[in-house]
Amino acid sequence: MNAASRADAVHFPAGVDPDEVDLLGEVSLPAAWARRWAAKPSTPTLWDAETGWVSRGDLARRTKAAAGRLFGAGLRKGDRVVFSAAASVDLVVAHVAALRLGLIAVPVNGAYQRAELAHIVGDADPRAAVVDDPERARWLAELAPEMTVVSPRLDLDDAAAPSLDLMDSRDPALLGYTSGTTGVPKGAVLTHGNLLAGAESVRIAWRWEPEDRLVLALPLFHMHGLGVGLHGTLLSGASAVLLRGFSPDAVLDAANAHDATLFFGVPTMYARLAQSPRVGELSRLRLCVAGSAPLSAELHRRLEEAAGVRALERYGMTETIMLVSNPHDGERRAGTVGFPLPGVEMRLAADTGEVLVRGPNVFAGYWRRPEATEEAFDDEGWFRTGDLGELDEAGCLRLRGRAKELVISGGLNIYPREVEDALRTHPDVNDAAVTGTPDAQWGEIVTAWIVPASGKSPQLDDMRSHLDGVCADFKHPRRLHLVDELPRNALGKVQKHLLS
Ligand code: MCA
Ligand code: AMP
Repeated sequence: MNAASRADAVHFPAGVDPDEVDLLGEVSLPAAWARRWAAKPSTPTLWDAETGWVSRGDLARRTKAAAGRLFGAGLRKGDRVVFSAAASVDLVVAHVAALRLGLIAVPVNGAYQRAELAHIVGDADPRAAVVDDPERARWLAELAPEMTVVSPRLDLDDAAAPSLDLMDSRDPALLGYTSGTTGVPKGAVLTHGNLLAGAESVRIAWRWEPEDRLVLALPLFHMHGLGVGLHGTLLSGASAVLLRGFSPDAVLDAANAHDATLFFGVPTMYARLAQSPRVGELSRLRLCVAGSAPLSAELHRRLEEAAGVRALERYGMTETIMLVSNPHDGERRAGTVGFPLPGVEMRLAADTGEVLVRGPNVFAGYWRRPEATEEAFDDEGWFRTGDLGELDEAGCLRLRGRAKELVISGGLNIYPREVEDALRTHPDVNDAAVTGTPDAQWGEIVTAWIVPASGKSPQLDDMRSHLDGVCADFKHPRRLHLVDELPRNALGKVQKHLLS
């Protein structure tokens, strides 16, 4: 292929021939990381408030010791380990140790309720769980009594580690739970090659250098914080400041105190930063990346006016890590997500405009669900993203909607079907539909449309308390409308576009 004609060519630095770049050259992230750590062991790499800075050498030693403990507890290549905890150096050490050993990490949202954990435990069949919340630790121990449940400190007996970092690119590394286009949450199987290609493509495209320092305020249980923020930092040989949660002050204080150069966030974070009187301090960063939900052109403009920041918007998915990005060098177009990242092939389905993708970053299939996997790919191996897009004459992608039913609130995905099923189990509810209502801060908020049982008029608080223990708080409706009936088409499907 003529390198200049590649749709991803825009992302390569001048002088680099895209055809010469092998995204899988380092085989796996653990193998690549081990090389970085050996090269300059005293370089600071991760910081959290409790631990302070740890160096590359510390990380090499601590992850080896942690891998020994996991091995000593009987965990072997291919075993699944749930990770559900706030961001910390301890959590990173445990996660990296699992990957070095060939275990399969299963990151799980720390807000999940017992029923949501029960589904994941039943599906992934994990042998261990690393959790920081005592209540969730208890639930997990009850759900699977034979499972080893430990805190991120891995309070297990010390044991010698076997040889580490020996995985093949095709070996599974991570199950990312997501509902994909339909139905119940499924584990997207990401291989070591997928994780490496996902991090390597953004390392190249965003010119991520060892001197860079990221303020990482995203949780480490979703692909944005984990597969991009953490994995990319370690692959670039760069450093990151880990925060346990987000607030504009915490981000700006960390950026100042640690001389940061990078920030990655969801649009809700940028909306809160734009409202802060300190927004101008963002200008000290060399790059601010936005994604997980649409960044409005208006917010893009406000950030530029207030802080001189031209946010770089990109588009990704759990199943594919990062797919498309605005260019580092060149125009960052507000309201667009840009061009396919290095190694990603993209096209739009002729009939629907659905975004279809292929590449070394695209997952291997859904865990133990061959039918769902088959449905997710077409005959030529293109993965159907469920997002609808349009390309301008230069090949720049604008997302214009979704074919899949999904509400994105604060960068977190909510599958209406799951909430509707839970609402329908309330005795005062005859029928329910859930939609996303546009919202300036959250992007979308969850709205419930309820057909009450005869003579009943359930209120929002009744519905929310009914969902306690069943769905994480962020999935609870923020608004409620009582209606006589739901608009349905001839096939009985609710016509959600008529609900507004
Ligand atoms: C918190 N709450 C939410 C959300 N987060 N409600 C709806 N949507 C949310 N995302 C609830 C809290 O439970 C609380 O409920 C109330 O809102 C106010 O909480 P607050 O303290 O304001 O929230 P916060 O703790 O500051 O969290 C907001 C946040 C957080 C920082 C934006 O949601 C967040 O970190 N989002 C990022 C998620 C993420 O990493 N997404 C990437 C997915 P109550 O008032 O009832 O107590 S990966 C992905 O999408 C792909 C790969 C990609 O492209 O990146
Ligand atoms: P997840 O299932 O959590 O991996 O979420 C992936 C979905 O988030 C994608 O399929 C898109 O619908 C959405 N998404 C991610 N980045 C963007 C973006 N920059 N603009 C619009 N939607 C996005």
